[in-house]
Amino acid sequence: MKSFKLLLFTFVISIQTVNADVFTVNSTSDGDVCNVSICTLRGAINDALATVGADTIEFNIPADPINENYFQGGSGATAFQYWMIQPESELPSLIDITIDGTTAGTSNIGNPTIVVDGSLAGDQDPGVFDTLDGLTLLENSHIKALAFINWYNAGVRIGYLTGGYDDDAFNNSITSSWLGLSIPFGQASAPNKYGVIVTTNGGTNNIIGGNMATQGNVISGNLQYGIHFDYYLSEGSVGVFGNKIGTNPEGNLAVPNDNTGIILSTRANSNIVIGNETPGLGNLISGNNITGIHVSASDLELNLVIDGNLIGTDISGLSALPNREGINLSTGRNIIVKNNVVSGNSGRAIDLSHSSSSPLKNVDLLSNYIGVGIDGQTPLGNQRGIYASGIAINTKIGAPGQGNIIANNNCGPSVGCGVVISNYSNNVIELRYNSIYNNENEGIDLEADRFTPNDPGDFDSGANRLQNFPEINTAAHDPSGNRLSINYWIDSHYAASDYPITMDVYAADADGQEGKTWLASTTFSQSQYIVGNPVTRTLSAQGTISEGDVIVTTATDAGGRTSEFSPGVTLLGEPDYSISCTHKEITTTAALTCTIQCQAEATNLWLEEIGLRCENPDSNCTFSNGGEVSFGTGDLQPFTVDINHAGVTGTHLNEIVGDVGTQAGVIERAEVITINQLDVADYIFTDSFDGIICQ
Ligand SMILES: [Ca+2]
Ligand SMILES: [Ca+2]
Ligand SMILES: [Ca+2]
Ligand SMILES: [Ca+2]
Repeated sequence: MKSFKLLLFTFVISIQTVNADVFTVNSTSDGDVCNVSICTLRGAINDALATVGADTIEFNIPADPINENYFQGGSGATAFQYWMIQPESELPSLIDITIDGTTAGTSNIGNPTIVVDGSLAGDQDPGVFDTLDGLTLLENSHIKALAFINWYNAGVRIGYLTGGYDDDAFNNSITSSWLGLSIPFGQASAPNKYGVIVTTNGGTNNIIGGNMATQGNVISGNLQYGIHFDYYLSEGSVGVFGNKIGTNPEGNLAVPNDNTGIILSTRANSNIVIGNETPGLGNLISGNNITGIHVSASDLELNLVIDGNLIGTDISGLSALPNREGINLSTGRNIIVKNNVVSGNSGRAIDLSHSSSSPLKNVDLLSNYIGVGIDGQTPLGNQRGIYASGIAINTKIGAPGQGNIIANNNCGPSVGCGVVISNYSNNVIELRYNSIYNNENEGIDLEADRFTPNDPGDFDSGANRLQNFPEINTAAHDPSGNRLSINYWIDSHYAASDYPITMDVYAADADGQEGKTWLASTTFSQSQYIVGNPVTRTLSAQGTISEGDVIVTTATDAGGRTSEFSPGVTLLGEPDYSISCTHKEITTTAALTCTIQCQAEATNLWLEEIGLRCENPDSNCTFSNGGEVSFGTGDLQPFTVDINHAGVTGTHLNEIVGDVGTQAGVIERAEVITINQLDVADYIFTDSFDGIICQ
């Protein structure tokens, strides 16, 4: 991310230096002329290309509806004007040229006032692949505030026409322009095949958009893709910031690109950044007829970042403006999808959908809102949340402090609607730290078949090896210290899972099926895989939880394969102990030693180290096991108390001379021992031994 901020900075510097010569277009005609009396866009470009150094093309065309293709209408806030330039063949490609449409004058409704219309250029080479584009950016060239409509290929191309492997197009930008929208209102389509196509090989620092308020483009209504990163793109860098792709200029209605908002079919190290979490730099990618962003690359390191975009919502981020599908990642490696709102889509929010022999690799989905609005709360479900319909390995959904919200997705009764991992046995998809709730059916569904029970030993295979979930015997919550005590076991033989296995504990959602709030994690080691021997863990909870709430858990093996959620378990309450002293021994030696042997038992699960302390100053009290005793449910743990009165004379507080009756039989806790909780969540055993005689 830092690198792209640097690129933006570099870009700003570069345009401040490009003003060596200014050519002013004063005619909408297409002739190749630029002299003192008439200068066309084509003529200006050719003269600028013939001039050494960077040049700027401006506009000062008469508002003449008869001679200059000038249009105006409306009044007040809806007043508009524009000039239409209709090239009859492709315009020259740009090197060291800035074309600044803002110089033509403004229009109250906000449309670009210079419209470059391809309808007279037609199909340059009918029946053959051709590249007839509105304008082509090659080097150090910038387009500001132009509209491109009706072009056979793209409104704007970045890259050489041949798509040659050796041709770098670099330091180019497109800002404040409309590509594919009807003029002047932009509420309907005037399609190019593509809005922008990027074909450069190796070129760096190409930027589409900028801050949405001042530099973003509207790229909507095109016949195929809004932005097409084609196969030739590699070893470069492209930033896509602050654009509206698939919507009207206001961002509140769909003007669909008929297929996909942004598609990538690039080669290695294309280094594309789509959006940034900085306010204003994210894109609005909504309303497209098929997919918002589709990555269909080869099995190569893309280094793609999709960050901070609204995908499937309107500009408010709180209402749906659906694509059919939000993000479809097919093949490729090294992809980060973070901080996006992917909500309101009519199909899947995010599809991991490999379509070839090359699985998706190294994908991180972090801090996305999938099924809620930009406020993180407003329900705005997709049909499904995340669907791994193909093979994805080394995929990480959520990380510490970077969990996704995956909620409110509704897909019908047959599968879980939150996260679905389909039945490819080599899928490896880790799901941790996410907030998954209120999805129809299960929050995590391995195999797209609803709840999958555990199998003995977990030797089954399938999505995430059908990792068995933890079996929770009992679980309890102690409000002091917000601690959880969980007695569990994971029936995953070490020949069937990679050890150690991590158990994540979540507060469940309303239906008890899904983990809404991550609470804690613990590790289950191979040595703990002993049949019939569950493990008890005391954990510090990181979220709000209390007695009577339901928890669910997941198991994730060391290879990153996460289970479905375990069935919900209701939390018991705070620790409760029973300590009884079953034996006592009184000596009458000079040392005045009184030995009491007791047993401690926790009545609801807690496994505790209990600190023991003598509080009476006249008793030298020691404990046989060093001042601490550890015990759990059903665990009768003996310990011994020695009270040594050596050197002490007189009557001691805990001695009642002559009352021998209490020396026989069991000493109950209530009679002889008090247990108090310390601030440090520890416990005290005081020696207020009423009824015990030591003499
Ligand atoms: Ca559910
Ligand atoms: Ca399942
Ligand atoms: Ca299994
Ligand atoms: Ca298994």
